[in-house]
Amino acid sequence: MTASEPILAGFYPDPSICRVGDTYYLVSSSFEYLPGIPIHVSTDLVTWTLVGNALTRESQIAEHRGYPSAGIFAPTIRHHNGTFWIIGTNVNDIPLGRGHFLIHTSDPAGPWSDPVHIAGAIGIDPDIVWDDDDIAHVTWCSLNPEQPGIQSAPIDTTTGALLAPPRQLWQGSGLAFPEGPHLYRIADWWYLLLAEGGTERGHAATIARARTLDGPFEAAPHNPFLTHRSLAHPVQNTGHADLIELADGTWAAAHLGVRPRGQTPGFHVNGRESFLVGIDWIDGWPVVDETRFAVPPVDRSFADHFAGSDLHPRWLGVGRFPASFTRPRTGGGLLIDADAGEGRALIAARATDLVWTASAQFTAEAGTGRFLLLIDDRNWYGLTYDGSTVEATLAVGPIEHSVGRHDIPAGVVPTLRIRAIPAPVLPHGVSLEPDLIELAVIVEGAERVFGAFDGRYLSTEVTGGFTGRVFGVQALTGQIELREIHYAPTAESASTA
Ligand code: 6LW
Repeated sequence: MTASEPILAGFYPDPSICRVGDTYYLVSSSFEYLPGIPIHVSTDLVTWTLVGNALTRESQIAEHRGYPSAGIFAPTIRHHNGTFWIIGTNVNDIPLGRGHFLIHTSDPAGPWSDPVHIAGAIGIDPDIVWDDDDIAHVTWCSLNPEQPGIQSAPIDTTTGALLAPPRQLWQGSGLAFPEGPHLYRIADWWYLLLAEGGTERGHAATIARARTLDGPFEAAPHNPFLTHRSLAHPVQNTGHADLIELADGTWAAAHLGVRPRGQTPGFHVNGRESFLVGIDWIDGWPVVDETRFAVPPVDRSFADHFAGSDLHPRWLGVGRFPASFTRPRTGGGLLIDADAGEGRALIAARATDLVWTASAQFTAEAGTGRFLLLIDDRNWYGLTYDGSTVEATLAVGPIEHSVGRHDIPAGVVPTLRIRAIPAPVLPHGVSLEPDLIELAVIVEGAERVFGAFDGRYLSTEVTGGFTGRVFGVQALTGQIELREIHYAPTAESASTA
């Protein structure tokens, strides 16, 4: 058996993991969505709880706009001398010469500090590690043409200043795009783990080691030590890994992977997810054991009535914090204001299951709202309600097309429903689509289904990008009052064509 279940389902890529005692902490990339960098906590490595986000305030995001798949890339989390550190990149900072950001806290649930920027380190995927003299070293994938490749430099963590010129470390095993470095001090070695091959089907993790940071780095004889490239495995694109020593002295690695479905080339829809493998050290090298951890089924359903004053950390805005355009209503519900500031007034959560049902109820007496499933700003399927009519729309790239309308009687609040349902299986055993997306409205118990539409147009293989599907409610004009959003996985049963 190999692990086909993610430990974090939905768009949680580039996992980085650390441990304090018997508690584990995991961070993920969040791109254009804010709050940024979700923080998950676990005591068994296979079941995780979202406890907050690291980037929760304007002062932490010097420059952040909602460009698809820009924003926050590949953070690293580490615990050192009683303090948690996250180092990451906001790619919108790169043209401004700001470099990576470093934040810290004593409580991973937050709040996290304001950032220190490392202007001498321009690139992506930074890592931080402390040497035997307690000096912090930052290692990153450089985008500076004068300092190409995987670079590393000691830094002052209070100012972000480099303490020595960057030096090139190992540049990988020769596959495309050596990136995602993690540097570890283990026994008397420095190990450098890289992501290689690009984050698509050729993705892999490789490793090398050296006695000192000056090298020479010796590549592992069995590189790539983690990959599913060219294998008929339901989990593909595996790579971008981080090693972790468990409380009992054994080892594991978190890594990203995707679950493509449908006909060739296969379409993954929920983004790059986080997976876990066991690690054995053999002759001083990490060797993957895919069978070590059984990931139990997790119920990821929720019903949110927006009753408290704080939004659950699952809710995201696109390039802006939800608090800047939402207000809790006394007695429950959330006012979403399309006129509050610049940008989209959308709150959204990650789709996490392969087959699921989500529904929303909002009133639209002073505006127009939309319940939608999207993968980016140009690709979405949604239900728009203006107080009297619900219209179902598909947006695929430059084409936006209405697929039906339904009048809503006065005084009734419709339930808008989106389902990801299994694609039909053709007689030769193949499904063309990864799934179908069904759009429906329910009025006083009567259901009007507008249709079930090919899910591939909301997949990464079609739209490109680093994220996955999210669903949520947007105020398009004026103000709407969101009463509730429900989400639940549905029992998976494939239909036949
Ligand atoms: C990340 C890079 C990668 O910076 O994808 O899979 C990029 N690896 O290391 C964005 O997540």
